[in-house]
Amino acid sequence: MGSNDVRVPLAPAPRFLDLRTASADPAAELRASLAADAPFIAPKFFYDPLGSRLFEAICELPEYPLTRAERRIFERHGEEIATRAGIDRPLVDLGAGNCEKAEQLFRVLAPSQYVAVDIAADFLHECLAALSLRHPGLPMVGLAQDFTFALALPDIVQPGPRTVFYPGSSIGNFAPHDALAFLERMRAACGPGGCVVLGADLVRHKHALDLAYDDPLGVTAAFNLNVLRNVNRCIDADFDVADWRHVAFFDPVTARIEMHVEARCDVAVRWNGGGRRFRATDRIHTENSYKYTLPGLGALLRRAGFGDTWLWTDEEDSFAVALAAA
Ligand code: AVJ
Repeated sequence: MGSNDVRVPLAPAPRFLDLRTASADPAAELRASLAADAPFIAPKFFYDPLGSRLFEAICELPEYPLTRAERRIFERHGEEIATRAGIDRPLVDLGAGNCEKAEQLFRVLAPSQYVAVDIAADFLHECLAALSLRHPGLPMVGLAQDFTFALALPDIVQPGPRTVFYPGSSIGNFAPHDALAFLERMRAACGPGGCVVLGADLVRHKHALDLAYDDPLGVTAAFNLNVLRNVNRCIDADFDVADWRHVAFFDPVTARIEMHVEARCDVAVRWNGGGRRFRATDRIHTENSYKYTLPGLGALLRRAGFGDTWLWTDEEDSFAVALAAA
């Protein structure tokens, strides 16, 4: 400690609200989806602490260009995005994860409040604490919430107009009809004069898309199979990861990536309150990741009731950022 140490103003600690108990019961949801005729696990169950970190690793893979493409769009068009969105507004970040994407826009958007919403409570808590040290002047709120069923913003969130941010092509996890319903809820959360800023991955060649979700290092395989460990914890199940393999492919007919875990052999799995047998090659569907076209994205936003819409893409036209007025 010398005489030149600088006094950093103390950042007000981010407020943190856990709203998870108010929504549906994840254990009951898992038991039902695993017992269904076509068993599935909702993608939100990927994001335990290891899953959140494996997703960060996916974003570093050369085969997975989404995150970098979106970052380039924000770099090139950030000023224009801020002009259209308006500055000095609450920024509501849905599925905030490590909060990196929103942080990139703080400089241009100059938000009046940052509201980070995510299902991964512990990971969000950690990231938000670090973020608030880097941005001591910006009031922050963390909301641990499963917003796939309802998007209820508590009173602590400053009133509209708000900028609702849904980056990273997370919208791709919704089937088209559900995406529409979700966008309508996002529009309501904006308030009059607010807007959404939405990232969407675009349809590309099947080969490139297959590789983005089945990378040779096996990072995506680890991310996918790790869901079974989270299920084990949530419902006291006894899935053995070694009995399952990662399956991922682009289906051009539905314009979506499908991810599954596939049984390598006949297995019997038990969990708290149930269990089931799986035959070798039986699959559990773990994720859909829909890809959009520019006209398709525009039409979806119009149908959800949005007004003026602007679209930006990267140089390769692999990714789009849309800004739509509520
Ligand atoms: C976080 C839903 C946007 O669909 O690309 C990445 C998740 N799954 N690799 C995506 C994911 C496999 C990702 N989203």
